[in-house]
Amino acid sequence: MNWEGSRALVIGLGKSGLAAARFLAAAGARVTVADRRSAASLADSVRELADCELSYHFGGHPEGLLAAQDLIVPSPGVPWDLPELRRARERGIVVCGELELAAGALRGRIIGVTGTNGKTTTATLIDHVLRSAGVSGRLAGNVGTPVLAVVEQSRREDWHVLELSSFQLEAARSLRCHVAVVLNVTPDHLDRHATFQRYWAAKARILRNQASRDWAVLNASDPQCRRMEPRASGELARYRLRCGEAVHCCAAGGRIRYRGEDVGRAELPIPGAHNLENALAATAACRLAGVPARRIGRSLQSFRAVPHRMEFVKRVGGVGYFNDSKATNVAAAAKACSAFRSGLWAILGGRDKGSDFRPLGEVLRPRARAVLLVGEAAPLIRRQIGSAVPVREVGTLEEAVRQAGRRASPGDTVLLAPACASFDQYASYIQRGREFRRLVGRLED
Ligand code: UMA
Repeated sequence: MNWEGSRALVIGLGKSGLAAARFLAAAGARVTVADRRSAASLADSVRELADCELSYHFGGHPEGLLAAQDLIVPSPGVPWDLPELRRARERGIVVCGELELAAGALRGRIIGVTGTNGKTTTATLIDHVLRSAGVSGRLAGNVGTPVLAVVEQSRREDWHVLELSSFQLEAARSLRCHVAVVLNVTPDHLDRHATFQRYWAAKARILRNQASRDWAVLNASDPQCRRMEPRASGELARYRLRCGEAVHCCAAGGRIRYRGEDVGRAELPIPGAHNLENALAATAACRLAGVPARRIGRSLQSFRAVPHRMEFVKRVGGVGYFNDSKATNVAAAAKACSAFRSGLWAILGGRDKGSDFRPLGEVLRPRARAVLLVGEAAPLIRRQIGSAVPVREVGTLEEAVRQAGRRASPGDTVLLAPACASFDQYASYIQRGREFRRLVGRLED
């Protein structure tokens, strides 16, 4: 689409807004960037855009400003159904997300990865395998590099790997994924999408626009992925841990198999059955991008965990410490805990997102020595799982690590898998994970 001379408003001056403003300015649009935050708090971002000719509006995005545009690009964190955006659409103004802008401009083929949990690990794993095999392209999207930031250097022969969140997909219209991977869908972000069905439908949009020769890689053991199968207009590749009829990628006899081919060992450097599932999804996607099976198998073995996602931190006095700060919901935390059979000290808590923590009690009952609770949600979690497993409210991460360090025995595992957002005590899950690493680093044998 040609935006030259048009009036464009980018809402939100985070990572995505920065890239959208730069992209539209380069396309010749007259760009305004609006953010609800103050000019002072966004000074660094404004400095980053010093080489672009832009106007700014801080402290909000008022209706009058929206009404004066031809195009509005809200950042992923801006609710898509904001009343001001609805009214702008009614006035005939084009409202589109960053993916929509990128869809028309990105050269090369796309492997899109979505799901409630495991997106970043799987997308990073696919990227690792492709690049190890010499396939060109970039990793972008929800993982942290906005898709619009990789458009300029993209080439026709590239295979890009895009981690796609429900916030991004909700706003996607014409994006076509040559390979679309859906890992799982369990309740999350209900504060934004209102109902599970709407959250699911946002995820299912990854399958839109697929041509008959494109591929949907779907988790056959996840009922919500199975429910997407009728929406796949291209070919279907199902994966599941257990091999069986109509399953294309699976693990049997300690080996990963893809359509009858031997890929390699199913025992991976990243622990947990859920990570083996992620590796199966990655295997299917990379095989479909043309990487030979054995080569995939070798690259899976050289992959190391993404920071804050089942990241092995250190062994102290025979006790292993794992950082899964990214486990910000119950399903992710349950998967992380399931990776360990016994001797587990789980650190849970933070800011509740309206979750039901009881399923975690069931997962922890056979494997946890105790659960150390931190943050705002501690009393709630104690009420919900306290009858299933010994729990102790310790307040802070520092105290949790101290107590675990004192009480755990050789062979035990201490796992940070909070099942909650971090915002009660930290700016992000990344800061929380870094703090955990720092605290563990201080422990001595
Ligand atoms: N803002 C407004 N008005 C609003 C809401 C926000 O002005 O109504 C402003 C905020 O003041 C802030 C800016 O918008 O200055 C932030 O925009 P943003 O929340 O979209 O954040 P970005 O920095 O642009 O990061 C986004 C993604 N963020 C979200 O989806 C919330 C990042 O995913 C992504 O890595 C990045 O684009 C690059 O593509 C993060 C995330 O939390 C990791 N994703 C969610 C998740 O993984 O669960 C979906």
